[in-house]
Amino acid sequence: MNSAQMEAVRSLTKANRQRCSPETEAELVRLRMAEGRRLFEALRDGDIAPVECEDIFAGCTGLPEIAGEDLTVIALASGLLYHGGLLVRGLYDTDQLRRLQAAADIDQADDGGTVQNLGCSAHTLFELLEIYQESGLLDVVRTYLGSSALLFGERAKLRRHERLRDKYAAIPWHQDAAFFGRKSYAVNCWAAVSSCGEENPGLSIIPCRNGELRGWDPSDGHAPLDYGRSLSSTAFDDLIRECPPVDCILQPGDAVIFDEMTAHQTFARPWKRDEQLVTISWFFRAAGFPEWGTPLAV
Ligand SMILES: O=C(O)CCC(=O)C(=O)O
Repeated sequence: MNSAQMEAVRSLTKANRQRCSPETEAELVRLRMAEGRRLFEALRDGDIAPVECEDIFAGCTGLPEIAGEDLTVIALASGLLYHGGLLVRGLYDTDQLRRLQAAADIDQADDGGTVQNLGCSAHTLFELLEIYQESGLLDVVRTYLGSSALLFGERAKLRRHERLRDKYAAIPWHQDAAFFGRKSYAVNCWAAVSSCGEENPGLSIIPCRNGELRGWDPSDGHAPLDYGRSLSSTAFDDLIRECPPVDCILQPGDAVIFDEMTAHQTFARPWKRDEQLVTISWFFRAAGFPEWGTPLAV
């Protein structure tokens, strides 16, 4: 990624680290979208095959779990390609959690501050990408994807759920390939900024590799995220029998990484806390990027 646009991204990122400015952050979003579109158009017909690797978690029956400092491309690939996901404890450190909380507070004061075709504000995107870089996630994802990583703009989120407003907001079993429109060996990082799964809802995941879409007919187009509500209860039953779901209990900073074929749902728990903050980001290689949505170069 040596284009003039990425050179400009690097230099504006450096400037914004030293002195944060809304204009710089808006320009970074514009450049990332322009470069993302360019990469998508140039590379969309390429190969989507994933890296080949042995399963370093062979014998693990639930969701493999590692510490943040042990996140490598082999761990990521083994988790995704053989177990449907990977739980990473402590991906974000205390300072990163503080910055994400601060970004969420700014967004809330700014009524969301969401940019068009982006699931978050320009400042939140800046912080998210900085933190993904610092934590090592971005390098690992780039290596796993084997080429330029593109972020799916509309689902780049620092999501705040509130007990009173969102207590019924639960998504049933689904695979995001139905929503994105195809299988593509993507990477989603769903990470807790506040704790999830004990005193509020969290994420449940079926920890096995899924080769096929269940319950959704792709000829019906793109599924809505909550398409599972329209499926018979048997659509995921065989899978659950073979491979019991894991209800993830996450402390601040813990992340679950999975891909578009992984079956998952909201881990419905009664709300005892007032709010929940999570980050969600989907990365694709250009050749696997959905035919809709906004690619951002990262
Ligand atoms: O956050 C949740 O409750 C579920 C998230 C989810 O299903 C998704 O991001 O695809």
